[in-house]
Amino acid sequence: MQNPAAPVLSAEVAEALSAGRPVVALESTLLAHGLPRPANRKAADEVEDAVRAGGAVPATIAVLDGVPHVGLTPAEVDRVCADTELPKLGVRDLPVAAALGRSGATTVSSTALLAARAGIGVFATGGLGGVHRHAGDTFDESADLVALARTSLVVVCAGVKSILDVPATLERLESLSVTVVGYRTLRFPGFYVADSGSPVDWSVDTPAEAARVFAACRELVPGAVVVANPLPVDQQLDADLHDRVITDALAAADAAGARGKDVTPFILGHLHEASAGASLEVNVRLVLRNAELAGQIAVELAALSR
Ligand code: PSU
Ligand code: MN
Repeated sequence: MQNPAAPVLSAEVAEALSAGRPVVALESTLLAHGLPRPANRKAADEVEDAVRAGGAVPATIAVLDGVPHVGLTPAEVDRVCADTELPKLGVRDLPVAAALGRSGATTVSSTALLAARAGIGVFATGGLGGVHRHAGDTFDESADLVALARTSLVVVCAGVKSILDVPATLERLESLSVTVVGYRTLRFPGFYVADSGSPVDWSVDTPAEAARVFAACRELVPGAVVVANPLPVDQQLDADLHDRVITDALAAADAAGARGKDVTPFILGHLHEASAGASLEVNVRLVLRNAELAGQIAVELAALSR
């Protein structure tokens, strides 16, 4: 009997993987909790299209009725985007959802794990989870960081959200020996803005270089390669608006008593409202850019593997 917790691949993803063609994994928490309805449904299609524009097959990942799905049908994407009760599943939640037949959206941590299990080498998202501000008191550090230390794949992101403690997150990525490279930059991106204010040690200039770093990583290191892809400065969120809405959103989360895994969705929702949609537009734009670059990296990786 097939292991009931084993990921089920869509026909298109299964065919592409068995033929050695490029595939890019996409997460569903971004859709279910990171973007508001109904904009999330449109974004879901646009992100998949951006992966295809990069030359790869998209594989959006979610757990439905206990089954981890790698590659969703349009009806399954509808479900992920419409269900207001869909829980957010990190790595530790996967066994419970699988065993009890539950559904949920996968975060960076659980998407990366399921993608790697399925044999997918490249994953695109918006921003990684990381160390929250005041984590010294709350111990609130995303499970994304430890998961990336254990999971061998490329993650293309625009850094970590500026709601986090970015320097502390970079320190933890170093402690955990997660390889980090800037894409055509030595500045770590700040999600809504091009530069978080922190540097990175290395950069790559082409999708082929990123693929070669990952090929070397696979030989040497158990964890991921984070490719940090900044928005161009002329496409970033206005810096004053950025600082103002982030301060507001953090205060609102505090006042509302948001805790644990509700913190990130709460703050993102508040940001989109407080910036009158400007942060939403920028958020979608950076995810699309990451998806296209991930597609290009997957193409190069497939070429290296042939
Ligand atoms: N980046 C986004 N939007 C999101 C997230 C990241 O642009 O919604 C989600 C990702 O799924 C990430 C999660 O894994 O937030 C981190 O949540 P936490 O801080 O609770 O680990
Ligand atoms: Mn947390």
